[in-house]
Amino acid sequence: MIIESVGAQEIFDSRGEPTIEVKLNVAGLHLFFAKIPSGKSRGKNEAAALSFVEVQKTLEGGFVKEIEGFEGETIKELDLFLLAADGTNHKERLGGNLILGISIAFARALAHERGEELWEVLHKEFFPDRDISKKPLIFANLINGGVHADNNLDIQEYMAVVETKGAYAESIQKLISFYERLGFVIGEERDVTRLPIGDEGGYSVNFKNNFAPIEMMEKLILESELQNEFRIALDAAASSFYEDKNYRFEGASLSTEELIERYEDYFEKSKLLISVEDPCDEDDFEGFKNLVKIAGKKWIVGDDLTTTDPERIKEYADKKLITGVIIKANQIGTLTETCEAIRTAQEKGIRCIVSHRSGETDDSFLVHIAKACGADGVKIGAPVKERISKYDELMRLYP
Ligand code: 2PG
Ligand code: MG
Repeated sequence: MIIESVGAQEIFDSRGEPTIEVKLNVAGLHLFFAKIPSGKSRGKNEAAALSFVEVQKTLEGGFVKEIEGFEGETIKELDLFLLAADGTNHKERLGGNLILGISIAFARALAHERGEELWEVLHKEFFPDRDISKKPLIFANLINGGVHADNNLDIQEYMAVVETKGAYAESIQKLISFYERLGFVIGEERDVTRLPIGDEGGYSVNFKNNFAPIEMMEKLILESELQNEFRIALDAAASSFYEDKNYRFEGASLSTEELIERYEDYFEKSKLLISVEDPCDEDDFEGFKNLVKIAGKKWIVGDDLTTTDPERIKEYADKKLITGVIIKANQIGTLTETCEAIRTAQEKGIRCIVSHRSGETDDSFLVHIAKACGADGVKIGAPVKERISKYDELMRLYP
């Protein structure tokens, strides 16, 4: 396959922030596209995301000429070319968003040429030996806090974790009903009919403390008799409330040990809470390690900590800082490195959750990555707006 040219256009994500759509012109075929999401709570080691104007400058300043005529039959060949052309540590020259867009659009062109789905191309190239029959758990963020919301919650995400035993259509329907019921209960408690929502479609209201949303979700799951299919997960995104080596939590300043005691308390009080993402700041390695020690079977998941970087995932899994990892392709910037990150996690025996960003588009490539590797979970937000495309794709890819 030969690349004829690359272009980009500015689009707006679900938060109304600008991001890019990349278009790739392949000789003898038509145009292929990829829309790149954007994150608000970013890990400091994430690949650079260039603005649309910077992307245009990069393309017109010579990169279109560089890539023109590139010939290859695998995603890896293209990604190695892009990595060499970029030549920086965090993809500052070409931008992780532009590189990833080219990588995905190229994979789509390969899929088209072969009459396959994107996930099949990824599976054959990166995960030929993986069993992909199991259905990933859905992580749906139903109550938003932290930097994703305008309320008093320090914890960023309160997720329902949905296990699908039959068809996705059925469990997604249950999730939608649960989301509506949760909204009703929150509204009734506050005597309002319209609830503000946060960046990922979850309700964004004040609670008496950071445990109250867990308590409310747990109660509702039990009342609805969904406890065999529904669990609860948190993304604390703790870097966002870490200040001078302490955690600003519910108006107080907590040491790492004190914050960990809170999580321990949550684990004791909530049977359905199964996972906490970024419980500590991305540099608070001791915090992660000590939490893993007391967490038992609960997953301690890295996101800002690991930034989809195979090296970091290997190191932190070896040091027992994490038992699960979030995979976001745009944190690292190529499909090859994303799949390497997943392979590393799978080899280390830790869970993989393929995730959206807070600023989403209607592109659902993440579901294809999840299917290709046999992921443990897909994290896709509340079943509203741009996130619906991911739910639709789940139903389509797992009939
Ligand atoms: C996260 C994500 C997605 P953002 O922290 O896990 O939920 O948020 O895209 O803002 O980093
Ligand atoms: Mg996170």
